[in-house]
Amino acid sequence: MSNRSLSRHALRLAMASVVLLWAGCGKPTPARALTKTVPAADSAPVEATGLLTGRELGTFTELPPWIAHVRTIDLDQDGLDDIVFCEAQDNEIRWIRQTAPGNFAPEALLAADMSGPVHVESADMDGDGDLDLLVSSMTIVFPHNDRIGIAFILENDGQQNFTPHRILEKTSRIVDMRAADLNGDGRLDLALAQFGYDQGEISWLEHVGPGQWDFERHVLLDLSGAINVVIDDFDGDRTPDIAALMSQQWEEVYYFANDGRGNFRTRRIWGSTNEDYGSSGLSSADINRDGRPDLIYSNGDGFGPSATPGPRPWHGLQWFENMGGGAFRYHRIGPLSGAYGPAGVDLDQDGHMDVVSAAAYADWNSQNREVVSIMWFRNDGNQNFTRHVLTREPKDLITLDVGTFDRSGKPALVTGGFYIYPPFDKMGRVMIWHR
Ligand SMILES: [Ca+2]
Ligand SMILES: [Ca+2]
Ligand SMILES: [Ca+2]
Ligand SMILES: [Ca+2]
Repeated sequence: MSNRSLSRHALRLAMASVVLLWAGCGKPTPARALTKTVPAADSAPVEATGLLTGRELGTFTELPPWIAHVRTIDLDQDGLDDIVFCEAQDNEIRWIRQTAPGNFAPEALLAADMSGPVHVESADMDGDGDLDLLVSSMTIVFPHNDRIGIAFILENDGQQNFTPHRILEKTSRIVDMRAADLNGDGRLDLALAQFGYDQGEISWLEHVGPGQWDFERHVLLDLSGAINVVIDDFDGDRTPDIAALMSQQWEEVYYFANDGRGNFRTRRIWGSTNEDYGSSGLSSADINRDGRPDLIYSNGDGFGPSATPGPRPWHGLQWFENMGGGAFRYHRIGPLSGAYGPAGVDLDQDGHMDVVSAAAYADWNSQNREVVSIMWFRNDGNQNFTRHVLTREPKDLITLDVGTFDRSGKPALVTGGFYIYPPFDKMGRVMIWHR
């Protein structure tokens, strides 16, 4: 074995443990809806790399960035979008404050010792008028079967100083947590995606008291591999419902219809027959502008169950059209190798909801440095989407959000980079992309 192939072999061994984060582990095969998982041939994407200007806002350290999640949050409620993000390796939640339109303060630390944070959201959990932060922590980001997940609420003192509260721990690893009043008692509750490993759940935490941070956990679905929970009023009855994405060979999307009192009707709305489909992200947006929130779904995770990681021909984006009454219809949007972090945004402001997605690890063997890392799927108004390449560099962007980051008021993107294998070049930390 040559030195070169030896080092590659060593890398593969090292990565074998890494990739198991996403890999399944021989589950019984559930009943699956028959669905087309290999897309029809698509025409080449439009080159639009000059459309957006990328700007790095993050502060690089000696380690490659592990930005697991970025969120646009006006944390200090001064009318300007800020960026809050998770550094999973440093176990930190950090903040880049927009001080004036297009001007940003340096990165600031909001909370340390967050134990492998991979998702952050905001909500005023204690009802005192300021935004608190919800942090989902895996403790160990790479494969682990122990019940080591932690749900943190970071309590804001009103001046953006945060006190962490562990509201749930010794539980399967948590990867997403969102707030809504799920039982209609006026207090914000939480929906959780608990990836776990052999065991995982979709659950919700009822905000019960008597203490400010007391919650009672209810399991909605006992299945490993949860990635996202998305809360929206999907059936239009003015109560918050939950949609959830399950990866790890289940490759399914679930819908939990809420009666408004915290009783949920569970329904699987979609499942792939392909265990290597690579589910990677779920978000909501009204794609066809009919007043009903639809779901946007990416599949781009190339880490299993196949032994060889990397891009797959079926990776890409799709949306579930909300037909009303809890019914959803599947539509393919288009291909994208390594798709992660899908979001709805009318990027060109023509009145039609577009879809933008980040992409990562589509160049697993470092043999095609021209892979795309942000793709825009432009909607013609009839939900026909044309792919536009927004950038190829930096590589390996796994998280994306939308915000307003300059004086123009136009929608802009924010992305985070996550670098787990060499070469450690073409990296980005936290970047904004504006017109
Ligand atoms: Ca602000
Ligand atoms: Ca608060
Ligand atoms: Ca409640
Ligand atoms: Ca709709």
